[in-house]
Amino acid sequence: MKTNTLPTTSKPGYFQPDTIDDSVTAFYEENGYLVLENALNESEIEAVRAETAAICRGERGEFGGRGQDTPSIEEMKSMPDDEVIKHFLCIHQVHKTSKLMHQFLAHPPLVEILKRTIGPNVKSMQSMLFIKAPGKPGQAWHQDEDFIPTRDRSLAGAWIALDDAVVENGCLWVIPGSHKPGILWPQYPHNDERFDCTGMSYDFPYSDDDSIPVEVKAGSIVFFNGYLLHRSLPNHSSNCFRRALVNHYMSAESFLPWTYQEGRGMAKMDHRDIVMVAGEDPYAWKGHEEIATAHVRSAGDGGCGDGRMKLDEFKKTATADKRSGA
Ligand SMILES: O=C(O)CCC(=O)C(=O)O
Ligand SMILES: [Fe+2]
Repeated sequence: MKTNTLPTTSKPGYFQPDTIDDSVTAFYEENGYLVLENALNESEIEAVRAETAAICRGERGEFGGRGQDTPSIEEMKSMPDDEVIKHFLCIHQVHKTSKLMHQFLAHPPLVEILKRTIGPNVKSMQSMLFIKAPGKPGQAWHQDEDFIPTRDRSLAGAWIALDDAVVENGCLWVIPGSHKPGILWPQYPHNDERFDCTGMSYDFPYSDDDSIPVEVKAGSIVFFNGYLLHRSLPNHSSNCFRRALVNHYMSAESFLPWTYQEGRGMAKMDHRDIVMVAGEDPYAWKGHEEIATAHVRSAGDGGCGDGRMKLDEFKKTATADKRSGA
């Protein structure tokens, strides 16, 4: 497949690795996102793309959620990489199955930005490998802290572009400054086919007109705050993937009450399947737990199941009254 070509930009919020200073932190605090261009070189981008194909082929071990329509590992042996990878929208927790993806959690230019935006002690709990072939859906408006709760609002995503990402192939869109109120807006089980099956945030005081596309060249990293409203639209291109490796981070000082732990009070819940990428872990004495495994995210090709509806229908339901969301 072809890749798009984009010039290096000098837009506000776009920084270069050799010009990082306090303005990076200031922009992030004000806007809730920033872009580090040229963070990965050509050979690093190529290595992560090749690893993507190896993971999909099952060469790094089996992973959960391969759909019925996915070719078998045997069938994939005779297929070119593009044919193989297009069957997967997104694979979660790839660092659990791939040494290279694990190494990229602590990619030095990336960690430099995390230390400036999160603090000196940083841990990671998640990696996601988006492939998003032409025709695949985007993800509706949401805030990542709705899915990964920190106790100090320190969650940040690092969205590493493996292809040039533009509006046509479904780049990230953000609502600048929407992280600032520190409010988690409700979500509902949308039936909008432009998006995958994850919930959609609603009733927030911004409109689509307040959003901007974050178009980036391959090798750039988009950093964004866990309270920032963001989404992506479908890949409408005819022949460009929109691959991105997205890792999530937070301050090591905060507990991570992510997975329910039987017999432990709410205040003590702390998901310990983490990777330290900077500084010290104040809770190292708790040790490490193996919890997450690599698995595929549903693209919703076969529908998203029961209970999906339009927002006005949802608002008439009892669930909406309680605003408990999806
Ligand atoms: O890239 C996308 O389509 C969505 C990414 C996203 O929401 C995330 O990485 O948190
Ligand atoms: Fe997200």
